[in-house]
Amino acid sequence: MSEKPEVLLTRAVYAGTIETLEREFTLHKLWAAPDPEKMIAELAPRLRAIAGGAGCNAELLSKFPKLGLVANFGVGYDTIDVEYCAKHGIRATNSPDVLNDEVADTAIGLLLCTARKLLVGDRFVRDGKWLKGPMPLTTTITGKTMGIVGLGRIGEAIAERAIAHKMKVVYHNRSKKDVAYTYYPKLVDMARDVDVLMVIIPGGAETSKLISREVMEALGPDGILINVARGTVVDEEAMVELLKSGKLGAAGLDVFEKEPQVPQGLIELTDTVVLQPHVGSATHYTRTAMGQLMVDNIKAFFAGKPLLTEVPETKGK
Ligand code: NAP
Ligand code: 8YV
Repeated sequence: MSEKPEVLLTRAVYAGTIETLEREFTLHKLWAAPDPEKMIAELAPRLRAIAGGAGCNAELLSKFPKLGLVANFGVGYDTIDVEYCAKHGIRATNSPDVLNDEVADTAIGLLLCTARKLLVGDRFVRDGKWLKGPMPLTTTITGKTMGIVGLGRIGEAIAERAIAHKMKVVYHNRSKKDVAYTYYPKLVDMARDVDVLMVIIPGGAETSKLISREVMEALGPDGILINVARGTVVDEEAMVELLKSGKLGAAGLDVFEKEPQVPQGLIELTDTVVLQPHVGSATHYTRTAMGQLMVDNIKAFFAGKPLLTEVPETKGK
């Protein structure tokens, strides 16, 4: 029997996926290694594939001269230096589409919790406040306008759900799409016109703090910001300040700049802010599908077959 190919896993992904990786490959668990540098030095001359995706910067990637593949667990690959990969003949894959519905459900859940204050209501009942009188009224989403920042695979799944909630959908991307929703070439103009700003763009340098103070001020005191993209895409400090002063209405957040650290200012805003620990895709079903796609990409790479979901930056490089 021939030896199984070696794979270096940089982080703890879904447990079922780790089991599959262990079945298919000789797996090296970097995050669990007592001496990660020793593991890297030992694998450096021969390693051809990295899985997981966390911490795949040029410094790490450059240690492996025979590296040919970085397979990400997740659709967003802002933790992989894909420019370095493209320059050095390393291909990168991600796990798109299989999580669209899950993340879209999370986004709508956050919106409902934020507008209708479902978590505030839960605490209201538990704290016995209902016994003393009714909870203050909340905000309708029916008939309101949702501005989607990033009408891509997940953005479209969110749009379908927003339409089912009888909302109007508009969007901002770098380029206009062939869809029925109104396109805004300027983000701040869209923020001014909408009730809900739904953020689902990739992270990374290009989108850093795209949701700026100016954008959030345009969204305004009745506006709701939902971020299921990456924490880096929002000016977090400005967001806290605007929420505290009432210049931004409310926020539903799944992602943060320095996860798992969440600013104390957000923790304290229990009435207007709903927080989730980056769980957009976090179900057994969807994590299994994401893991299988990552494994299938690695298998295809070692078999010399076409990759299933290579990222555009490394395709044909
Ligand atoms: P996608 O299909 O590539 O869609 C991304 C959209 O963003 C595209 O429509 C793109 O349109 C737009 N966009 C990209 N850069 C932009 C910019 N600088 N300004 C304005 N619009 C821009 O990606 P997806 O599969 O929907 O995933 C989107 C992101 O969601 C991921 O990258 C990840 O960071 C995040 N995510 C989060 C979770 C979670 O658990 N919270 C789960 C999955 C994904 P143009 O190219 O025309 O600009
Ligand atoms: C996961 C994600 O949280 O796919 C993405 O981009 O953000 C999520 O699905 C993550 O990649 C797995 O831990």
